[in-house]
Amino acid sequence: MADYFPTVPKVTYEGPDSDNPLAFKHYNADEVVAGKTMSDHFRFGAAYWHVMRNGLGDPFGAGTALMPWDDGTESLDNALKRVPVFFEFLDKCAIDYYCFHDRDISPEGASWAETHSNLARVVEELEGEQKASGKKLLWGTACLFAHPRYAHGAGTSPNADVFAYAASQVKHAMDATHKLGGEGYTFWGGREGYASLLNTDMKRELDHLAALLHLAVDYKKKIGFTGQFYIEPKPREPSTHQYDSDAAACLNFLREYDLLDHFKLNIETNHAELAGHTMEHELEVAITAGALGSVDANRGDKLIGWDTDQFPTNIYDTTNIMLRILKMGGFTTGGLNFDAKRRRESHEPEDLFHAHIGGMDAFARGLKIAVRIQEDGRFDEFVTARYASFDSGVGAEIESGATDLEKLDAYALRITPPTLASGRQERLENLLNDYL
Ligand code: XLS
Ligand code: NI
Ligand code: NI
Repeated sequence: MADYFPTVPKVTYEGPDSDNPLAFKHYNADEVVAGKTMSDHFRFGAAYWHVMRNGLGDPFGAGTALMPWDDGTESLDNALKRVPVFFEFLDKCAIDYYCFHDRDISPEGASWAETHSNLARVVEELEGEQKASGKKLLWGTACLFAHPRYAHGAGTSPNADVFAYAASQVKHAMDATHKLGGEGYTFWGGREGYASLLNTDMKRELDHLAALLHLAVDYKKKIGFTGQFYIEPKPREPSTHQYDSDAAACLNFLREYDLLDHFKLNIETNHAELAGHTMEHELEVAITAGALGSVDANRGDKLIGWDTDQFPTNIYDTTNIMLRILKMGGFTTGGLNFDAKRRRESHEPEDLFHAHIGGMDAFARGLKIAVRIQEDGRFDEFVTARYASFDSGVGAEIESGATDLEKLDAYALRITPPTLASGRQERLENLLNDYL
């Protein structure tokens, strides 16, 4: 068997005292935490686009990534050669799931028909590797943003033939995902937005985007694909404004177009930050609507205003994320997909492992801390007590709808003016630090 990563042995758990940089210090796949193995809690996924296709270029310079297995061409042959490399990576890094865009795994052909047949051919290869390894597809997606035809959008393009191309691409990407037993399918509207309102009919664009999603829902039923559909919010970059700008905007859009029953959200840390929110906020908004599906795990950089897609290493963040995942009762179809790339300076294949190991260990620590917080119940107790005035009397009447403005007016005239209890934010922040 070929060995594409000769400097990396199979990564195993060695515990917190190990000084082996290519071992897990905290992620122990089979260890049971709060009733479930760690691997079941996280359902870690690797992103084909970052692991296999990210050359690590930036707006000021060429790619630096060393990929000795890749001949640098956009040929089908080269695409097929990448597949076993990726599965060796998944195996050595103990990652059970993966995600892809159609164009990460297979190139455009000379004709549109050849583009589709390229995809089908690579999918056969992926299917073989999945069967041999037991690795699974977390979700697939169509890349509706990279090709110049999508410069004005895909579902929201002002050109109906471009819409038809996008629909065709979604159909084949869904077929591919279905064939590979994908547990989900994601829509990220990379160019579904606008650069200027001067040339944009927003209403028509939103109607068209909804039409594309409805067509996908219909097709899903037709082929019997039972995976979960996700929408992935992001406010901008590449567009000035993307319609799926944050969790609340996505939910509003889905509700308005009668799509809420068919979609959940795939929340990405760096996108939350670009939207001016914390990741906790975005997760909470999605959970409150019963619509948190999956997570793209990464982080941004406070000093850089774009989607830097760095690997998650901040325990404070992973704790906060795992608190919400636990609160929702864990993932069902979703998981933690590392939508993250190495820095341009980390160009050696081995760096792929350091990056993912760090992310997996950071989440393992976050999980253990979150479980302790949940089991102690001190935050829950505080929050429950904070809203206790709604458990009986006038509060219960407000919550059950058993009151009206006149009754509340009479009540307010009768009582002594309200006194407030402290929100104790600083005490609770200190308490959170006690667990870290
Ligand atoms: C880009 C997005 C993208 C989606 C999948 O910023 O995160 O990678 O996850 O299209
Ligand atoms: Ni993403
Ligand atoms: Ni992103």
